[in-house]
Amino acid sequence: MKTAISIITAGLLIALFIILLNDADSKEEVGSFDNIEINDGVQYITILAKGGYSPSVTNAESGIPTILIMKTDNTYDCSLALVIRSINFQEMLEPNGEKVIDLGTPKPGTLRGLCSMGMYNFSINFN
Ligand SMILES: [Cu+2]
Repeated sequence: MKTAISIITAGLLIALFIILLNDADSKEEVGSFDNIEINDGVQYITILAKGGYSPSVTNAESGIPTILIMKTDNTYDCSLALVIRSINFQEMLEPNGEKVIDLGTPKPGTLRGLCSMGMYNFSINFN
């Protein structure tokens, strides 16, 4: 009886493991989009500024109201000095927090952000 229970338990654990693995896989497939969230018709793009910008390339949708969220997490390097020329944005980010930047409704094209010294950059492709 004990053996049967162990076998069933082992089987369940293996099944659970496989489910978890598949779940992780499906998340990886949308990897390039996992910094994008669409909520109530608004597209939120999150970029982490810390020793550069990540992800460095984001593929997003054009023609939908878009908010860029620049996240910092104990950031004390020059990625705080953010410049986005196409929208005349030039500001020092707080070392910890989220700076919300309204991008309006982007047209197809690429938005580039860079640190004021041009050392670090990121781009968002609006498709
Ligand atoms: Cu820099």
